[in-house]
Amino acid sequence: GRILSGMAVPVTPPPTSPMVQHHLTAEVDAVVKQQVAMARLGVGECGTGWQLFAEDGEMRMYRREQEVDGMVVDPLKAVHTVKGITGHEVCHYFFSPQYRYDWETTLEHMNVVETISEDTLVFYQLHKRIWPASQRDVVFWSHIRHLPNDQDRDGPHIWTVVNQSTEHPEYPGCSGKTVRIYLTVCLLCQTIVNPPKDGAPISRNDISCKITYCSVVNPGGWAPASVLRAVYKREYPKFLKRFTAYVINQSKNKPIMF
Ligand code: 16C
Repeated sequence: GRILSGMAVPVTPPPTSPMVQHHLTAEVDAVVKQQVAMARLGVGECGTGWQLFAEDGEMRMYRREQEVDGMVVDPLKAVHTVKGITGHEVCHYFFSPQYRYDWETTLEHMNVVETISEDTLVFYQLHKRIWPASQRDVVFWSHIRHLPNDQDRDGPHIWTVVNQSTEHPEYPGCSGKTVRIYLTVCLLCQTIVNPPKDGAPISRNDISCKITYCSVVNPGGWAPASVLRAVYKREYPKFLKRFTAYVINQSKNKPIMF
């Protein structure tokens, strides 16, 4: 209800994903469609199995305890509302490699393995080691997309970034002493605009962004369940607070990116 009451953004946003075909097109489209549908499902309804584990201001984080072959793969779903920024801005800073080291505190190294298209990149990331487990790395494609609002032409615009593990011949998972992790991450953002009544131009005081962040990380090999759960309970809230503060700070003296 609250989201649908948001007004149209007054500036025509960039077009939806350019129609460039590549070897990941079909997979990206399928995963994005599925992840966006999942992200849009609420956490509130009875019987969904989501347990609240962290709360701070508008931020709520839920998890479902789940194990596969004895490994903790607890799905995470977080919701947050942040004033003064748009969904396009949030997705831009999350997707773009040049900002990654600024906000991602678990990184030891990151590089772009392949530029598939303007909206699709393949990343390699080496993360900090968590004692007593082996160090982890990951190869994933990352895709940014503006979703048209087909139900309501004047409804809020939605931006998303989806990250999905993939394979790359230059980064085989079975070499060296690092363990490959597998992830699926979806960041979904809706911009809510409350236009000033006097017809004044829209300022950052009139906008907010509803963020949904969903993630499933398979640790890929042995890691003690208690350590893993303790780590994500600390790291996910830290990430979402730090990252959104970063976007606010980066955006504050720039024109609003609708
Ligand atoms: O979505 C996020 N970041 C994106 C861009 O980097 C991307 C990457 C996600 C990587 C998430 C897995 C990283 C786990 C590596 C180990 C963590 C080291 C902690 C260091 C403490 C000294 O999608 C934001 C990601 C926010 C990360 C929260 C941490 C989640 C931990 C999950 C457990 C991983 C299993 C580790 C097994 C030892």
